[in-house]
Amino acid sequence: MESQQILKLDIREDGVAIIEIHRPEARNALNLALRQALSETFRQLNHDASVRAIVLTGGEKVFAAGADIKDFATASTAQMYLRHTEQYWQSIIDCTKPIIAAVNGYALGGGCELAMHADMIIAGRSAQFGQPEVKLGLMPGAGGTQRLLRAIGKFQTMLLVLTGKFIGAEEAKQMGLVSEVVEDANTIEHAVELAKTIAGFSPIAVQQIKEVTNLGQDMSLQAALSLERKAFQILFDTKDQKEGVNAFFEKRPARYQGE
Ligand code: DAK
Repeated sequence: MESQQILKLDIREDGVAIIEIHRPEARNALNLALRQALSETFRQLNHDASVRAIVLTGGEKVFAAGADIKDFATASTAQMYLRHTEQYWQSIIDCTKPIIAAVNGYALGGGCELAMHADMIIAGRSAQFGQPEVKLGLMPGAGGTQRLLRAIGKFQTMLLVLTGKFIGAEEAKQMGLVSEVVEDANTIEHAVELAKTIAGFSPIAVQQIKEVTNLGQDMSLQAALSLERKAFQILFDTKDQKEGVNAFFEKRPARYQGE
């Protein structure tokens, strides 16, 4: 792995990129430098055609314990506004490649919000999710109320954001916040395996699936179904679609070129 100070990046030959948050002394708290590094890394990976799927992890022990609380100690409203940290999250939102969060340990506050920017969340049994901002006289500010609402519904969201309570991996899965629960030792490996599978598919089909699924959440059903249909039709103009169908009939693995 190429080691940067607070973020490690590994771009593998199989099309999988692994981003690892590395601030163990602060439970991977997301200070401004880390958020900026995450933003730049996602932008870089989005433009790198060799990257087909991204795994985002905090390593074996902790995903991220939220924003760095030190950044809040004396900040005024104007200073918080002028930081415009929403720009840092935007490059993750704009990433067209599938993102799989591999979560061990705490994913709290901004850490839980970061995990929810992913398209799938693989949780180790030790994972703990929560939005404890209310305990600091704050509230979630990077999508916590809204992404939870869409993932787990109003009543479970209110329970988490109004009490700050932590929930374990199994409970989070039952609520719909987690895709799969695995043993801690397997979290990253399993996420990478999933990413590798996805990286083997047509990147155009994969990216269309991601885009339509995400956009559809906030559209009327009729409009979303129409968007889905158009995206489906567009795929018929790709070489990858012909390759996929031909490979099926020729009983061989498809070789997708992203064209
Ligand atoms: N920030 C800074 N330092 C943190 C931290 C955090 N979020 N979490 C842990 N640390 C530091 C601790 O201060 C401690 O440092 P030292 O005392 O060793 O110097 C070290 O990490 C180890 O922490 P603990 O000793 O507490 O470790 P434990 O294993 O006992 O407990 C814990 C781990 C994660 C349960 C506990 O540290 C904890 O409750 N941490 C705070 C969790 C939290 O409240 N998170 C929410 C933060 S608010 C925004 C968008 C998003 C946000 C804000 C704005 N905009 C768009 C503007 C997000 C806000 C948040 O996330």
